[in-house]
Amino acid sequence: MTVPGREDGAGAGQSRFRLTLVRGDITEQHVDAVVNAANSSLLGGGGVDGAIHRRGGPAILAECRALRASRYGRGLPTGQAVATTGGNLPARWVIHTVGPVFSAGEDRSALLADCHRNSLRVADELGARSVAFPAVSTGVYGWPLDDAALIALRAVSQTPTSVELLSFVLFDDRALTVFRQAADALGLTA
Ligand code: AR6
Repeated sequence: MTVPGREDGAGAGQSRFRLTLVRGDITEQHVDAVVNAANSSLLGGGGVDGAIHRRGGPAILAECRALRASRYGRGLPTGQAVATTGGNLPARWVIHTVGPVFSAGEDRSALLADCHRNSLRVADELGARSVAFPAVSTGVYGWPLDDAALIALRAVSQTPTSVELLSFVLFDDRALTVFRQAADALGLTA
């Protein structure tokens, strides 16, 4: 499917990428950059984060530690994104972003959208042309998959970017189905 350039106002024509939804392991993606669903410590964890650090090796953690020391002494704020090497991953870079923990009592969807927008901004700064996202916040952080899929797909489709190939890599069939349904609902299916 192709996400057309925006036809309204600022950013018109800047965002036009091929969007793919695939089932798989994000650590195996041969793309310029993979997005990591990190936590604000940047020092690793479980889920995608654990898998990326395990497969990518110590060079990623070393850069994360350096970022903590230089720029993010209090941690990377929720919704922000920052890049490191991809280490031993097939991807050249890892873009670490911190998703919000789901709350039934507070609408944190703007922060989840920020993760996607800021990850694309960092991808543009790197010159990345292909980027793979996981389903940020839908694991340990508890976000309902259908809602997270809508927020994520809407955010990337509305963000001007030079990225040409953008994929969501979903870990199981259910997540893939939910993302496909969300893309259909948003009119993103070719
Ligand atoms: N490839 C693609 N998707 C995956 C993979 C993988 N290798 N492994 C898990 N998923 P989570 P969060 C899916 O928990 O909810 C960490 O401890 C998984 O099925 O990784 O943002 C961090 O350090 C789910 O749909 O991220 C933070 O503390 C999705 O990825 C915290 O978890 C996200 O699940 C972040 O929680």
